[in-house]
Amino acid sequence: MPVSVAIVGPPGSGKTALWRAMAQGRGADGVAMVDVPDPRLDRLAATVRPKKVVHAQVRVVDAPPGSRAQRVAAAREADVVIKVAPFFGPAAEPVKALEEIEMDLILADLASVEKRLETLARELRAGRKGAEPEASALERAKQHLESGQALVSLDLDADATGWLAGLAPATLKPSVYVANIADDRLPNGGDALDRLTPLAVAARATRPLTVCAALEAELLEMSPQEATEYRAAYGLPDSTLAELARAIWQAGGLITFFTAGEPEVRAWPCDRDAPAPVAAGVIHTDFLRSFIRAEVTSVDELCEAGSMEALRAAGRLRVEGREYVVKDGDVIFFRVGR
Ligand SMILES: Nc1nc2c(ncn2[C@@H]2O[C@H](COP(=O)(O)OP(=O)(O)OP(=O)(O)O)[C@@H](O)[C@H]2O)c(=O)[nH]1
Ligand SMILES: [Mg+2]
Repeated sequence: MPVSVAIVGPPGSGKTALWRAMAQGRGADGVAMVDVPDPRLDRLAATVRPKKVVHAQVRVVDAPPGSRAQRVAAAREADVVIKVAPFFGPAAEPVKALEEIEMDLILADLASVEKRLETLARELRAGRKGAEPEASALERAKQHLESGQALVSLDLDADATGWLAGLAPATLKPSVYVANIADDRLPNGGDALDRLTPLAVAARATRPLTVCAALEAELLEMSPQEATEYRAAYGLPDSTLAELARAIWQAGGLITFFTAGEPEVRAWPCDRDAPAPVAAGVIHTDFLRSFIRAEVTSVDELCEAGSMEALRAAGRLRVEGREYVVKDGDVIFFRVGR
């Protein structure tokens, strides 16, 4: 399953422009599969020269304009939510506009928590003992939401997280904050980041980013040379979308590992702290069960040696078992049984 990202924000904040910039001409109806740029994958591909190179991907969904229900649903279905504040045009208070959208998500979650609490109250009256701890956890969540705070900023134990996750609340999702800036704010965005940072801190999110969504989307229509000239003229870095991808990875608690064979060199997303069999399960669900061992190296070592086979022949592949925690940047060959 690819990582799923929803773009939400105030009306007219440039969500669709950002979606177009991320989609790079692919996708339809506001849904696009987007390659995650990764220089390490490029280096592996240049060394191994495989038949096929496959990037890790994210599924990016543009929340449709106007409809509150669709916006809430998009955030609930996502793994990571991109929140866009409009620092361009006549929008006087971009931060306040985004806060209103966040409040709306909080209210939607509050409604689901209250509904679940009603059910639990009935179960308690009927004498279901197990309902008690769940009800008290949800009562805490309710108070937190009522005080105008997102669930992501509430400290929850594993049980409480599980009960809440059952309600798929939008405000439990990690966020990436984006200041969509007018081109006259380039290259740094002026005070946009300073103004957006308190929201990111409150949501325990990574540092906000500046993006010039409309310009990024326009540059896609140009030839690469023209686009490069424009970037230089505006002081627009060409790394913006890669940075956004990195922020999504970090927010989602993800790392990347690689497989590097002749037929295919590929980047895979994987949960941080995942043990080797779980990482193998990303490639094929059966591998979770049939995992025998992992043969591991790094991008640097593989590029120096030329191939996994060369490293294996030289006895330089590390052999790791079930307990091994996969690291960002590992290149892995999984031995699996039947
Ligand atoms: N100057 C400037 N204009 C932008 C930028 N991003 C978007 N716009 C303009 O703002 C308007 C709205 O952009 P959209 O991308 O449609 O915004 P949206 O958030 O998808 O809007 P809704 O879906 O209707 O809520 C368009 O006219 C864009 O060209 C930007 O970075 N700078
Ligand atoms: Mg739109």
